[in-house]
Amino acid sequence: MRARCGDIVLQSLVGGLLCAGTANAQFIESELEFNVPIDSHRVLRGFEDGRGSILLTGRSKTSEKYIALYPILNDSVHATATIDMTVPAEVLFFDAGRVGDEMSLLFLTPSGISRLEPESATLLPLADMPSIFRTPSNAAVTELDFFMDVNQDGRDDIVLTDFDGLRIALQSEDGFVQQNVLNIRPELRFNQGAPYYQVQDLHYFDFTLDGKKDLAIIRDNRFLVFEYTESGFASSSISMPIDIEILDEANESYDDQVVDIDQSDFRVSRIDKVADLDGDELPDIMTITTVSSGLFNKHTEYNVHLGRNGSDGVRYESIADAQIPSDGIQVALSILGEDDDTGKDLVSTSFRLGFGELITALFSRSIKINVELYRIGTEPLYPAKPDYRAKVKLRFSLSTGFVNVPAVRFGDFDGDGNSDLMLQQDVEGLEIRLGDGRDFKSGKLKWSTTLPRDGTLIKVVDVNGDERQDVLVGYGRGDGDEMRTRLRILLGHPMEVDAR
Ligand SMILES: [Ca+2]
Ligand SMILES: [Ca+2]
Ligand SMILES: [Ca+2]
Ligand SMILES: [Ca+2]
Repeated sequence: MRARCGDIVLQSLVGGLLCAGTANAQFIESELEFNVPIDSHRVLRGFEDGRGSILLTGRSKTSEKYIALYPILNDSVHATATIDMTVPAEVLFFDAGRVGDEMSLLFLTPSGISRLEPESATLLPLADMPSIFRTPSNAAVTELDFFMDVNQDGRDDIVLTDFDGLRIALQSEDGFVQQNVLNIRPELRFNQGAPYYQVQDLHYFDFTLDGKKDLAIIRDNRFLVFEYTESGFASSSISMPIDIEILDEANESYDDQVVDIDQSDFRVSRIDKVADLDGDELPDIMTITTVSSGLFNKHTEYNVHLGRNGSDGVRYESIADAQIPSDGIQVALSILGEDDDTGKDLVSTSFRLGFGELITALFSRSIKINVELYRIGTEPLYPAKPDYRAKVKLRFSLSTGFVNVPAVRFGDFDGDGNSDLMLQQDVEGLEIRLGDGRDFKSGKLKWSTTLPRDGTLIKVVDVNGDERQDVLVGYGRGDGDEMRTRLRILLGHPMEVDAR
């Protein structure tokens, strides 16, 4: 255990009581306390002479917006912020990336992008570019992915959706060069009568098979591909049909059909994700299909269609290359290690929705969630049965309406090269199952700490860059006001399962 040294606050805590058949996990735990309730947090790698920082954003009771940066040390986070400032109400979103040679924190305002100048703690205009975010608001400053290298030249570029279309400014040696506005507009949708704009999902892959990544959106079962050329993305798109049996209409009618209370037999599919699963850099498509034969007789399945080399670009077989089934309703199919170049394991989370399950849920105020891990292979691409199963409980309160969603995360927390499974146990602690190749070691590790009711506030990320995944724990409204100013940091550490 480490002790307090200088002004570095380290609250190394030993988790929980030793239970039979379990041992204590090892994390180095510390806590940051912000002066206002925290709205979002992010690890910024490469800041502070390469060591990195944790960014916190928050708002006071009078809606003043605050940001703070806390430097990351090897085995702790400095409890004193290097930057702690208010930002103007115009600031709506943040992102981070490289401007020139320097890692920078960027903010989106109604007029464009500003950059934080750390020495003077001021915001300097970087690029004038309008987006669909035209007015300042009291809303939280949260993360938006608007700064990324879209043309693979090693320089981060600006991508913003505006009402006229998609605006891209490519970073060059001399600054940002705005490109022709691409005809990718946000869609006007309605949520309970209130209009809002839905930004299109953008897919960056080499659709035309010339070795350069293009930009595509999906519309009416087609990829509309804006090819990358010498002078940037082409202004007009190439239409590439996706020969998979999915709804002909736009994707949103899927939800209407699934939710529709007319419970006649149906089978309806939509595209859920586009990602490279097998590591060949071609975009693969995951569809979700709902099969219904009555109100309490529904199940879903995901199907994987691998992208293949075709004569006119990427093509797909109508028969799926793999299926991730369930005997219930799948709430998510997560892709593990999405940023890696290798093949991706998949995690399906689902619950059963039968009449019996519904009655049990109402009495016990809880629903069992099945977590199923499918390891990628070659033949078959994914096994017919999951490689590993675990169960967690989602609890809800009919009186307060709070739903406790447990966090389920995979990551290599002890740094032995095997990915481990972390399951949230209510608000009291974490359970870790250490990975062992494609399997998991028997026995569970426990770590007691105060967790949020909403497990989505628990993030797994390598905070200190030691190749061990760490855990960032935020708190929400359901956790009480005094918790909302805190961010808990659990740094991963070598661990052993008790051999008993
Ligand atoms: Ca670039
Ligand atoms: Ca692929
Ligand atoms: Ca591990
Ligand atoms: Ca780490």
